Amino acid sequence: MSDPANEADALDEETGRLLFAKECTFIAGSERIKGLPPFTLPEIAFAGRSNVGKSSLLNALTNRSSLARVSHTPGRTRQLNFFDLGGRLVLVDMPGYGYAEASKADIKRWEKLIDAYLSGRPTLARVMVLVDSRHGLKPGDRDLMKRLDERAVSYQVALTKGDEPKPAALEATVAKIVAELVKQPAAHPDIVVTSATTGAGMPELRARLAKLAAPPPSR
Ligand SMILES: Nc1nc2c(ncn2[C@@H]2O[C@H](COP(=O)(O)OP(=O)(O)O)[C@@H](O)[C@H]2O)c(=O)[nH]1
Ligand SMILES: [Mg+2]
Repeated sequence: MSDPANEADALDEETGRLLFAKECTFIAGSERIKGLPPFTLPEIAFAGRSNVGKSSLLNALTNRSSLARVSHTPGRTRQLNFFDLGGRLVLVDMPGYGYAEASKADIKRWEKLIDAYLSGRPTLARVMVLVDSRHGLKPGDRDLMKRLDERAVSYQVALTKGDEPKPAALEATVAKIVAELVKQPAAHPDIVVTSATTGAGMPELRARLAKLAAPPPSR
């Protein structure tokens, strides 16, 4: 027998698949809040510690390597990089944090850019906070979440590298994070487990993000 809930999920996943199969093009990159593109479409920003797997997740999500490659070009790794997805959604690659070599000046620059972006972006629909499923929440993640809570910017945790931990360890990490998130006012109560390696969680994440996209232009 068909299950109506599963059918709805399948429909959402198809909507997400179609959206993320659309053209994804680089719009702008900026290290300073003045250089940001004008507000147009709903925006989803991706943040996380450096090496969390952000580039791999963005590539897997959009089925292409161009997006993260742009963000990797020298000079762009400390910028906010904006991409247009099918004229319906803007994806924002936020600079990574928490890398060992970061100087005090690097951290200050990151904080200033992120705070300015988070405070002045009415089109920002959600920040996806990427967390390595092998490590759980780190101080840098909590610091970002605090900034998001203070500014009432909706955010959701997605675990990366979900193929790495043993199932029991993964379950424990998920439970621990969920318990911490219920206390955070701007956090989504549930989290998404993903793997760029196996593709796990990608259809679900696409479906969720597609719900935040602008409606298709009417013909
Ligand atoms: N096992 C596993 N490794 C991953 C996954 N995603 C990324 N990695 C690895 O983690 C490292 C950092 O990935 P990258 O996408 O460059 O991280 P970024 O610094 O956050 O952009 C690389 O060695 C990737 O191969 C994943 O889903 N599973
Ligand atoms: Mg990267």
